[in-house]
Amino acid sequence: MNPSRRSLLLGATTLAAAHALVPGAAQAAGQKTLRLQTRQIEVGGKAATRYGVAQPSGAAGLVLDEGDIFDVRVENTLKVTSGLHWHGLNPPWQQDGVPYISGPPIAPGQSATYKFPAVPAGTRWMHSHFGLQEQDLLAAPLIIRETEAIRSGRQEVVVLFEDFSWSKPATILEKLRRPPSGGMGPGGMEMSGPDYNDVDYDAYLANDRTLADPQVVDVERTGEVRLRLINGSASTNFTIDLGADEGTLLSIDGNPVEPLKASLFPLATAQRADILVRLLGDGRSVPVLARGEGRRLQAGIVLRPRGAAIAKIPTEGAVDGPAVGLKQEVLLRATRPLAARRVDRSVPVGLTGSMMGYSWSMPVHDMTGAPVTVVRGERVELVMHNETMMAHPMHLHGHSFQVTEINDRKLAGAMRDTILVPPQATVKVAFDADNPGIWAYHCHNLYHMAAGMFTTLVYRGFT
Ligand SMILES: [Cu+2]
Repeated sequence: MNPSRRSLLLGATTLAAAHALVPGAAQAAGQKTLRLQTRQIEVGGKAATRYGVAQPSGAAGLVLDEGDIFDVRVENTLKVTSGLHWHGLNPPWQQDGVPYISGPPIAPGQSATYKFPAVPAGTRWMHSHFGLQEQDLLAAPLIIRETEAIRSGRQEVVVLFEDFSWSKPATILEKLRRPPSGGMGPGGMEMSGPDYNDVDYDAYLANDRTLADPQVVDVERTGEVRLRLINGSASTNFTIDLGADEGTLLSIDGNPVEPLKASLFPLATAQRADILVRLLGDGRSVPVLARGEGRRLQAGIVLRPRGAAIAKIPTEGAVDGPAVGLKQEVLLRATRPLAARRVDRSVPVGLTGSMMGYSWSMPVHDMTGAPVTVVRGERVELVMHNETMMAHPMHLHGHSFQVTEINDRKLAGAMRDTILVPPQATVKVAFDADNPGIWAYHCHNLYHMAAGMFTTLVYRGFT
């Protein structure tokens, strides 16, 4: 038995080790390769060069089966330092892919290896956690197909939604940081109403394509399709809109919920939704749209039953996309909730910001810059109170948490890894401290994170 296999079985950690890239180097059997690379996409008739993650076959991201080992070598073929975080998986902390917290980033021309049980199963995704690379589309789907989904034989359609700008990410952030004129500005607490969006994007993408040339997926006339939808945007909350059709929500953030029927599904930045769509046999095609919050801009794909006509869908809707809030969240019930037990540690986390210079923070126990500290074995509750006029999609690494309270309303809500905390709202989540290490905990709006809404969760004496 080789040492890495043994340590895996013992539940110990294996390090994400860096190696120089050697073309054609021998690789361990079963190990998959993911390449950080550049690619060209077309937006509005113009070519754009952006980053991407693909296997040597060209397939974006990775699909595994429940029970598989996540055994991956990441090759950085870019000219810049980078890395990948496995969003929604709960690996040993050194393999979480957050530069300088989990371990070193991957230098150009270097590779790193990862090996751990691919848990939990479900719709996950991968993205760079380095600088602002996520805005340059360095993201891809990461699907661990549930045994039940495999057995069902249902067709699956994975859609990664992203926001696109012709501006460089650094320029976008610089613009946000400029002092606002006239006392009004993005994210300002002085503003009178909620502020949906800081960034005016040029396009939204669904699997790299705009609605000028959307992906069309052939489906059976009367079949069922499982949509695995990923909000991989840098800073856009979407509403998934099935139009005249209804879908059944099966999982949220990859974790199963009691089935919920709807036509509209809020999907904040970094969240995922698995939605079952039943084709009615009426020969209509079914568009699956993501509408930007407070924006007319939209993206989507089309499900086309055999022989169905495809209607042209504009890249801008007739009205702004709806506000993304927690109206549907309070209806969600985890089918595999946390075991009932009392909370051992409750930690207040403020979500705060100042419009001056675009600075955000998340003080823990009122201390800006302090980590959340926990002890292995505890049931921990995070009490997030949003003092700002913007919503914050809050992501905890390495753990799946349950939503337990929204604005004083207790619930046995969904298991998630990313929860939206709307302006002025208080949201409680709970998790079991069962994955010792140092973990990132932050707002998944890329610009909020870059401007300070980031802290860590640290286990005391975990080594
Ligand atoms: Cu935020």
